[in-house]
Amino acid sequence: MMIKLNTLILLAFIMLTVTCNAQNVNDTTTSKPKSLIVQKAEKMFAKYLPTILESKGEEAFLNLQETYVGDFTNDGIDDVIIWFDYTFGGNSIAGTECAFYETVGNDVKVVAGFEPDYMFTISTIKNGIVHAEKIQYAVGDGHCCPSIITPIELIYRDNKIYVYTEKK
Ligand SMILES: [Ca+2]
Repeated sequence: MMIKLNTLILLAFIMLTVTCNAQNVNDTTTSKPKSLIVQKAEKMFAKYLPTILESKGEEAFLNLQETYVGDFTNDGIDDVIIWFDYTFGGNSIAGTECAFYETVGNDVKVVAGFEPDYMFTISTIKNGIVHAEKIQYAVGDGHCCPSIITPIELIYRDNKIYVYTEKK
């Protein structure tokens, strides 16, 4: 019985160590230097951002910006999507959009934009499909907390983005 208990403790210790190591690996991954295509896409985005905001009207400013890497053209090469939302102040989001950057050789070129009339977030880009979530207010939802979340798929084709409700 004593041996069994020791073995259990040892096992628990090993599992804990493995978990900690896995955590460290993740930490290293997130802090690794940005890939060249991400750097290029972010640079292009930063340059174009003032024009985007200006087109929204006076006082529009960037709230959040996130970069996603994955193959949305389905040619086996990672592309880049930059997601962002903007506001006119206060705590209300005026719009959520994203820009699609296709990787061509060592460069990226902007090939499409997605500007729906609802908020959304991006989860993953895999095998030519961008998995995202459409976010909407239900009647009675507080301003902070829209409660209708619908998984959607964004498909890129010939400079256009097509939206499908994700199959269950
Ligand atoms: Ca690609």
